[in-house]
Amino acid sequence: MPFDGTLDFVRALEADGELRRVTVAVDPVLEMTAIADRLVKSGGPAVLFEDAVASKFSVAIGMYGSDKRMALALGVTSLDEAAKRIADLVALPSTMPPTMLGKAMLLPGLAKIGRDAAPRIVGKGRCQDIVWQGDDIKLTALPVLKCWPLDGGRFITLPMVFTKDPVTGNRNVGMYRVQVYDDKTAGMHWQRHKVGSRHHADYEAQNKPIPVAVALGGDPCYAYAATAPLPDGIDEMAFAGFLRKKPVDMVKCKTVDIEVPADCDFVLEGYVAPGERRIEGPFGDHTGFYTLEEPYPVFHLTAITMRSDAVYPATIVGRPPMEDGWLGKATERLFLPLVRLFVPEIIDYNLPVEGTFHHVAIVKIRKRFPGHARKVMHALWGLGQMMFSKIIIVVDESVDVQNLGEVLWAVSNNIDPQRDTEFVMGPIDVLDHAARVMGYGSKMGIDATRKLPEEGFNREWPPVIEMSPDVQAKADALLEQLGLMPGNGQK
Ligand SMILES: [Mn+2]
Repeated sequence: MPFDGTLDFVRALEADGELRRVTVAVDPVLEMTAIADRLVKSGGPAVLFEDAVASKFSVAIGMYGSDKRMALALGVTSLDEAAKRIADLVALPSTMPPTMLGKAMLLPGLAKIGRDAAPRIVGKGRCQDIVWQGDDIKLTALPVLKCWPLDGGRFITLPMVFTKDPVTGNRNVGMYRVQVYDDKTAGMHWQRHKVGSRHHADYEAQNKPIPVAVALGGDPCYAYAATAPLPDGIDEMAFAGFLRKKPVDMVKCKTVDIEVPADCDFVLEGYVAPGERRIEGPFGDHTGFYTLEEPYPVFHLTAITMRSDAVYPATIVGRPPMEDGWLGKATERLFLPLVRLFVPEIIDYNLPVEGTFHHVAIVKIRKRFPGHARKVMHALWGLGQMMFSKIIIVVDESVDVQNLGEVLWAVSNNIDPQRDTEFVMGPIDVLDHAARVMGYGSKMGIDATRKLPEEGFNREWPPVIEMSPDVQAKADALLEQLGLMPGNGQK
């Protein structure tokens, strides 16, 4: 069931026992995040801070911070349900030959999302109940968080940044943090590999300002869609419409030629001028380290609009596990069918939160030929944002990739490090502080599959130890009888 704004979602979370209201005064500078950090790491609830120091707006934080909350935000009972709908959408029709061409023709299967769930333009929206223009624009009136002690200021942490391609007019929505400089200016953290950054570069090449709208809140599935690694040209708002099974109603902004979801809580309208840069950061980032000061484009506000019942939505990133872990796991599950469209031998994968999602990918394949694991590594290094995978570990189908202990057992036993590692150069996430230069460096693949003779293994591969099934069944029956059987599905 789609939600009508953040307050509607807050009430649903509260009714489900997933959110606590806090009525005492709490400061958006460090205090809210100190509380949120403790809660998210201990399985605590989301929080609505009703009395934010120095702001009249309430702050909702942690709204995606559990399996249940994440599923509720996407309007499903489990992430597998949403993944199944995507798998069905991109399923290869049995009449089509399984050639690369056949699959490439299906890519517009993603575009089918657009046809079925295309956003609609409507004349009026709650996000424009209140309009601040000219001298009324006061970005500092919002309860924007300062998250960590060394942060360079206050940062909007759940922004949906709307821009358009200057040539095609195609919309992009991305989540790029926004640093508040003053009432009318902010830093726009457009990392160079992201589509928003490309739009900006294309406008800048023509020496033109790029219109921008930063939306906050609305149906909680919008913010998830803004984080999803959709290919350039696929509309995040159509994806959101597909997820919530209802097209997104959009309204035109008051001062820029951009449309935003009508039910958003806040919209910051404005532009980024060509050629202008200002120091952004430091910011305590999702890697668990600060990203340091760097020059980034500057966002000039021309209006702020909002709902009359607007709630400011926020999250905190930092040393994992954090709330973004649940957003990332949603993407891991929802995008597995799309990854398999290109690399069908992948049975499952795990992007562990401790690996901050793109540092480590553990991949399970059904190995069929020499070099198969390396083929899969290179396919992933060429596939969208999977290109950032700094370490790819490939294991056989018998290994449970979701069990990190089992993965370590397989890796440590099955590799000859010199023979079974692959090093390549390529693009690296700009947040990776260890790369030799920002955004470029080496990656490592570890082939932890069982080796074939052609791969330089000329002895006999030993069998894995397993009890014979008939003896095990007898032993289990005896354990049951003695009341010693480990409980509930555990082996
Ligand atoms: Mn995009």
